[in-house]
Amino acid sequence: MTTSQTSQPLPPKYLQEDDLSEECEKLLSILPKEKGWIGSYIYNYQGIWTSPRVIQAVIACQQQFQAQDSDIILVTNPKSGTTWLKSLLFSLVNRMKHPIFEQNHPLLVKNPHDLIPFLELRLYLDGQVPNFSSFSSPRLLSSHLPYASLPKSVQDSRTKLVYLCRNPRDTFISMWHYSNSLRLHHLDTNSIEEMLDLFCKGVSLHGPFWNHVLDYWKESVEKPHKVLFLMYEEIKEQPKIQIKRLAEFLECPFSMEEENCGVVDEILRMCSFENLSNLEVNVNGKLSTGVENKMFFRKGEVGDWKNYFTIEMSEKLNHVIEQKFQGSGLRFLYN
Ligand code: PAP
Repeated sequence: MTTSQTSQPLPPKYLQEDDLSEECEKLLSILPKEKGWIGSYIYNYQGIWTSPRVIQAVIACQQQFQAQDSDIILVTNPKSGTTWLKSLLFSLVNRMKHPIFEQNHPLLVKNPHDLIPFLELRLYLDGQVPNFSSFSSPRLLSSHLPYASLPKSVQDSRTKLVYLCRNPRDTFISMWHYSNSLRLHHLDTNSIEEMLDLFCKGVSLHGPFWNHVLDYWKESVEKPHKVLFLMYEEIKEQPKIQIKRLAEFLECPFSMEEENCGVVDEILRMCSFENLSNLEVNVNGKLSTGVENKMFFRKGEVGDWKNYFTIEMSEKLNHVIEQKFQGSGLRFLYN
């Protein structure tokens, strides 16, 4: 954890546009661009809308990352509950090494993003080969990349992918709040109507939202041993069932003894919004990318969109949702 020393914080590292490679600068000049959610612009690279520095990191990650069969990669659209699932995944997979009742459990002193780093937003952000020597096996990693943009070795290996999806209305509201809080001081706050227009057009952080979800949904149906598709709302509704599903998918199911000793309940309690959001590290800490940990904890509820959407906005988004997900078999819970 590092603490801010200045009153005027720098933008998060993944938004900084200095030090880009010549190759990346050249590429940017020909990529489609749109108004940015956080920075001035976002660019479309391989169908993903993101910031210049992340594009450079995506290229480095695609060229260099060598997946291992034992790797577990958590993938999400931004603001779908990544932080929550990182905490669940970490405590579940490491429960032998770090018993959940342990007084100095890593989750008590580190933000989940520090325990399961993003490939393109953290490890490859400097365009260098990261040092994986401190990772224990299985390596727990994460990404916001769409399926088609994952490094080839991830698709070709037995690496397991855990995908978390959240209903688009709450994802949008969460993204709108997050990006307004991070927007650089000289830029105005984005209006909700304007950002909904962009979201519907697919221009969202790591968007389009729709293709991201649909591609992983399809992969999870075709390759159920490789991709597990989870939903934020279902974890909220039936946390025990969903975490057991996750444990079984990862081939580390809970024993009867663990269940009887309350291990499952304790993992859920430890990773709850109430617990995590009140920890000192998450109230006052910062990630190495410069983002304050508290930015990842706002309300953590299902249905907050109702406090923001007008009827017109609802109808607009409904129309896109129907159009995009028709016939996919995918249904969202909104309440
Ligand atoms: P990221 O993709 O940038 O890492 P992510 O963690 O997906 O962000 O999104 C944060 C959302 O998850 C916030 O939602 P909100 O804006 O609607 O409130 C945040 O509150 C929510 N969240 C964080 N931790 C938890 C948790 N333990 N349980 C439930 N929701 C959580």
